[in-house]
Amino acid sequence: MEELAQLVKETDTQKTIFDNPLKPVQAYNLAKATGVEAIDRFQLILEIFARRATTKEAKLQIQLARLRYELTHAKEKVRLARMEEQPGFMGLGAYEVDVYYETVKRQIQTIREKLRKIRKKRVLHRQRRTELGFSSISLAGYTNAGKSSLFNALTEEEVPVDDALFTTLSTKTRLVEFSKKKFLLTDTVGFIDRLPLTLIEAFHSTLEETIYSDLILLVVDVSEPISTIEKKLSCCLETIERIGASGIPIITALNKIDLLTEKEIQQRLESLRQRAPNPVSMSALYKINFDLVKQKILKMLKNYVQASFSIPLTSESMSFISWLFNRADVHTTKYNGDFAHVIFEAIPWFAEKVKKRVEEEFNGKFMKAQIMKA
Ligand SMILES: Nc1nc2c(ncn2[C@@H]2O[C@H](COP(=O)(O)OP(=O)(O)OP(=O)(O)O)[C@@H](O)[C@H]2O)c(=O)[nH]1
Ligand SMILES: [Mg+2]
Repeated sequence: MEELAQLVKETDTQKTIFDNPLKPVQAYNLAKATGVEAIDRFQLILEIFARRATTKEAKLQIQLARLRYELTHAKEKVRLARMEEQPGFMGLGAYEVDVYYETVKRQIQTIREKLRKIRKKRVLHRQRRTELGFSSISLAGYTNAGKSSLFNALTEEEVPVDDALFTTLSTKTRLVEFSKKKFLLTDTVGFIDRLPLTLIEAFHSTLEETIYSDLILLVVDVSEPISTIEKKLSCCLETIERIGASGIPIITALNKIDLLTEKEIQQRLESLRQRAPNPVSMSALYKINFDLVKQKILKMLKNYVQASFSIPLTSESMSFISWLFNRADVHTTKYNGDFAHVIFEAIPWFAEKVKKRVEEEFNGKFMKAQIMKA
């Protein structure tokens, strides 16, 4: 403690951060001895999350995690706050413990209610997405691996990219097209090792998106030391399993190879081959090996079928065709005489759905051409 106090003084430190959890009394004693606030890993993660949160949901999730943390530490904190004012322990003295407890509990209730409403909307969005004829791909990976960069490169759209942790705190989905196929691509929040339990719960709803995809594009920063890569990769694979997404095929995008020599790239590929499912080395920033990544995606998602149908031209069939345009990849529509002839591509069960409508509602003729090969 004395050594630490000395170090704080010498280096003009503003705050000490501990890797292990701190009890309020420990934080209190440390603050007293050093004269600066002492926080633990959990509080640090919360602070970063709080600074990075851009959406209403992310902000509420962080507030909730913070309040839960407060609640578990409340009693002791109030007692300590009464004793003496210390950095990080101010502003509690006026409250009685019970009053404080009740206030926090009420706040938690309010936030939960708000989050519940947002989640409902999200489930609705997701349902709408699964009613489409496109395959969906989720980006996943450790924080700062380059998921949003890859998302941007694939969608060529601007989502804030930052060399800081946790840039993405809420999910984003876009329709992307390559090799004449359309996919739904979702950017997600980054995984992190030893994420405190309350945070896992808070972010579960965000990670949940991953469960509903047909393919996971797992992004790994391979420019880091091999031991770090391995540690983060295991953390990612464990998280994928924990959220119940382990049955989904994975492509591992070994990102940032622009920072490595050819020899280093080969070495890393060799040592990761056993553990990383379907690895491809690439760079999101410089679009290196992009065609390879796209080819791999096409190969894994080859379950598209091409189909065609003819239906009589009526106002109902016209609105049916425009309905299809919004939900699947329509290649051609031809009109001759009183008939519309349509060729489209979609995932099998969606094509089945179209078949049913064509035959039952329009008395039309439906033909399935073939399973598309990549
Ligand atoms: N050199 C290099 N840097 C990259 C590459 N891809 C991404 N980066 C950088 O890595 C940093 C993190 O990229 P992001 O795309 O924000 O990472 P993320 O995985 O979305 O991070 P979180 O959303 O915080 O989980 C940024 O500074 C990017 O510019 C790459 O191929 N090469
Ligand atoms: Mg991101």
